[in-house]
Amino acid sequence: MSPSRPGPSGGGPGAPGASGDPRAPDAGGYGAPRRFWRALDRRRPPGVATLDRSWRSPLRGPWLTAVHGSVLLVALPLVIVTGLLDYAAYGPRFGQAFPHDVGWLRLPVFDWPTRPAWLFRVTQGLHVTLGIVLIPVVLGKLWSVIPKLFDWPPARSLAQVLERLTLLLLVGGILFQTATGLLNIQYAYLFGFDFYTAHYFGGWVFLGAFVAHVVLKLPRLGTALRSRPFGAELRTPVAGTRPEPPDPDDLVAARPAPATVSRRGAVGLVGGATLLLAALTVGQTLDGPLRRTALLLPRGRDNGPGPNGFPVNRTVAAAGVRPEETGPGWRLTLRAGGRTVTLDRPALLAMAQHTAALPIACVEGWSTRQTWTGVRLRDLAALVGVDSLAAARVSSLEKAGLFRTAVLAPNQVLDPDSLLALRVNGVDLSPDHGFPARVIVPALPGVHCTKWVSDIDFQGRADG
Ligand SMILES: Nc1nc2c(c(=O)[nH]1)N[C@H]1C(S)=C(S)[C@@H](COP(=O)(O)O)O[C@H]1N2
Ligand SMILES: [Mo]
Repeated sequence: MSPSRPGPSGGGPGAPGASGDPRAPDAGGYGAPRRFWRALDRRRPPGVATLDRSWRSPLRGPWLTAVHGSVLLVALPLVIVTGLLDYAAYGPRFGQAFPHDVGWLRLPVFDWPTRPAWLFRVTQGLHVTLGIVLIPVVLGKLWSVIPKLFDWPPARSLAQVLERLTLLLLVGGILFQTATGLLNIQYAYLFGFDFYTAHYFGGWVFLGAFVAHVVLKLPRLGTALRSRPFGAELRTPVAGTRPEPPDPDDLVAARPAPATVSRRGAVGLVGGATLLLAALTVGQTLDGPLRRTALLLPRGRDNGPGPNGFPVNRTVAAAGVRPEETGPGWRLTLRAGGRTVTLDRPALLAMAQHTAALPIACVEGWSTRQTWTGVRLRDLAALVGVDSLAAARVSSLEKAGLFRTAVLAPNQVLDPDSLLALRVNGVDLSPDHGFPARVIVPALPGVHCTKWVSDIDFQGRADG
């Protein structure tokens, strides 16, 4: 027993003595090859002991880690599943989900439904909102285990090396996914790689590490939560706050200092930060006055008055669409099986008009529901005479840009609320919202609601 490693003090009655302190050098528990692990253990880098003694918060321990862990255990699967669903919503089978080539990480392909109309609004909103509001919980959990990063020896067996590698992927993964996600919704492409590719594969790395971590730690989580009744802990003030008894994972400090904050205070701080982030974020997915509370978000909270006063992702100027292209000379071209039909805006307005209240939900997290009026896409398909529809490619006047064209699946063309919208909230579309005509389809990701439409190519099953 090293004299520099006194046993835990203040552990309360029943705290085991120092004899079983696994942190003591040469405490054993080595796997094969034993001599290697023991030699590693004995070669402590300078400073390790000092560092270990300087983590002294009496709050660290299995209970605090488990409280954070149980929140993440419930919430992170939602973030993961909604993230993967959003990939599916982009229509991978038309080659328009990013990244295109995901090798054997391909998910079973299914046609993204058009019902319920708010489906993408919810999956996307949950993914982004939870990803943001969980940040304090993630940081709180990292804080609770941070001394473990400086443990010596870093492992005592090969199995532990593997376990610690999954931790590296787990922590690295969540920090990477959060950072790239946040930068993406702020439009800050500071990194030198493609966001979609990085976030997609980063997601799988994190998913793998998360599953491994849950399998390894779930029993610990249960024990730790049962060790201290939550309600009693929340009634304990600073004065009554004692360190937890030493634990097999060494989360409890070797020499805890007196408490300056209670566990109630720590949990309250994290919970408060989470609620604050939620309050500053959810507004972007709500309509009405609450949208103004989305203070953290770049997409205008105030998009001006009037029927066209809702968020714009890419303006007509940014898209490089010139006024003369959208004036009286504008034509819509429909194609199917070698036939072509050309219509101007008055001709479209003379067709049967349909009105539907549908959300537009952007992958960057904001969404809004508006009332759109225009011609049903299925009426346009019938006009040009398409049979056994396989897909429809919609193209924009926009000449460059990733989102100048989109492919719609048959269910997305045929839904009775799927529109080539000409008007919104009772007035003509504004130039920024896609005048003369834009696509709006229930549950379709905003990115595929093409603005400034010029062409629609309907492909039949025989056309290939
Ligand atoms: N031609 C074209 N259409 C487009 C885009 C674009 O860049 N070019 N952006 C899309 C994206 S990402 C979104 S979220 C919606 C937003 O529609 P809004 O600006 O009318 O709110 O338009 C979509 N339509
Ligand atoms: Mo978007």
